[in-house]
Amino acid sequence: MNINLIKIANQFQLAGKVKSVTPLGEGFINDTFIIKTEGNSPKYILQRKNKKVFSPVPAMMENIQKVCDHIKVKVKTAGGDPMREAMTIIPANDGKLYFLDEVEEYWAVCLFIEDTIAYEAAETPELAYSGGRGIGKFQSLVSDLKEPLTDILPGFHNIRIRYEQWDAVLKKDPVGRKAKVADEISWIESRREEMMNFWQLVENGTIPTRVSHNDTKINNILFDKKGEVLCVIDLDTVLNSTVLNDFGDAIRFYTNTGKEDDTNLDNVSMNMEIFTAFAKGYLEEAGSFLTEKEIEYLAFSAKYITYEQVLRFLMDYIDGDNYYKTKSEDHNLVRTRAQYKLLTSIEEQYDAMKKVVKELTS
Ligand code: GN1
Ligand code: MG
Repeated sequence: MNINLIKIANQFQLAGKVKSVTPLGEGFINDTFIIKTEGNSPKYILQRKNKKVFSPVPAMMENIQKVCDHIKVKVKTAGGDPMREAMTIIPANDGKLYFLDEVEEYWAVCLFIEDTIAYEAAETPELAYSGGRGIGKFQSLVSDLKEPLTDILPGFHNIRIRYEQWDAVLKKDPVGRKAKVADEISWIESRREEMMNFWQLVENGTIPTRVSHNDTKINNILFDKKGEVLCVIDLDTVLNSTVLNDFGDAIRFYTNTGKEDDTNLDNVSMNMEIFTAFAKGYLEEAGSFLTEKEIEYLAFSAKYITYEQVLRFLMDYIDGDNYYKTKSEDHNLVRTRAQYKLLTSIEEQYDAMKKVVKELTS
């Protein structure tokens, strides 16, 4: 990347002189870097926000700020450390929450929280239990956020809108890949009614909407050294939707015995022990505010979000790989197949998952 990252970093109100800016992690959407400073000054996270996905970026940054401010007040009241238990957005030199560079790319900075661990997989039930508590607690912390959030991702986990996008991409077949994936397309079509039936419950208010995170992979949580959740990060996708999306997305990620893009499908399945541990932790924190209907659909949300992820990867493949970063020609198709394997494993264990939720809530 031919960008002067140090120059970009210097556009923000950092304490200390910038020493280095180097890439961090492997997000599919944004580009992320770590800023190191001289002496004992703090480190920071710098991100180039994907303006094709998040639109408009300034409204997204305001959403994030509202959520962080709200959490900080609550953490402080509870006697915690607001600089460690919530994200801190660092404004640009002009006071804005972002910096717009000369090629119209948006950059944002937050404080790096020291002495934390970000896991790439839920290796143990204990970790899954902590993660579940972390997501439940996050939802509970933002449950009384009164300030409205701008919907910068219309239709993000909304399957009705996803089907509109899907139908349009299939009709266009812009790169001629459709014929090759007839089987995969049938995976999506055969479940359309089931998914729409669920979504209608959200649309008609049977399932309420609340502030939710919407990207609850395990690496979006910082753990402390004791394995407790310290802070939920990556707030780009905070919006008003059903909190079931957070549960479902976490189950999709935590319980997968393989990788999201595993080429060996035998590796991929839903781990029931991890499911049980996550659900237990989650319900300990969220059980008090969830309605009966939300609890009834908790296990279903894992099917819903995993299905949606199959659709999103396949749609991007047919569309010519415009959304997700890919590492090979067939990467989105590999991801589609691996997530579908996970979906079938969830479907096979669905009754058992419902039973677990029932036992945990009775
Ligand atoms: C994207 O960028 P990352 O890895 O945090 C995506 C999620 C998907 C995920 C698939 C804004 O998240 O919705 O579930 O990839 N984020 C957006 O791993 O589309
Ligand atoms: Mg992320």
